[in-house]
Amino acid sequence: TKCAQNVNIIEAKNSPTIFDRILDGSIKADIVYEDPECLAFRDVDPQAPKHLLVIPRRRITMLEDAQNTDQELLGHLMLVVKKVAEQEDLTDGYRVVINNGPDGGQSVYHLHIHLLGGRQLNWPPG
Ligand code: DGP
Repeated sequence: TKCAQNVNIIEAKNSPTIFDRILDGSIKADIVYEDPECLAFRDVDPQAPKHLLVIPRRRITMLEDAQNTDQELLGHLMLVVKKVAEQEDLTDGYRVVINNGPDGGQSVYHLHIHLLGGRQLNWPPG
């Protein structure tokens, strides 16, 4: 039910995520880029030949929780996506995705930008 779903989201937002453990180094990730604000690493369950995630070090649970004060950070993340795409030689194009909430298919409640490429991607997505 919607009510149970809302309870699950509150729970998810209040619990640490697997990305905290990648950020603190307690679980390994294939990190391709890092700077003081963010980290980029390969998705463990790639949906394309190249599938990377860009995350802020400071946790924003999901896009809908982003604030006006996050504007600079959000812009920075987008430019890092572009930089990583260049680094990964995605010269024929790529796709950038943010899954937000249950209908968006969000499973990790630490904002992340998906960067997918290396094959022709279909539209609309599933
Ligand atoms: P989303 O469904 O948008 O919340 O995407 C979460 C992504 O995170 C999903 O594509 C799989 C990825 N992921 C989950 N756990 C791990 C992990 O431990 N390591 C890495 N590298 N990726 C993970």
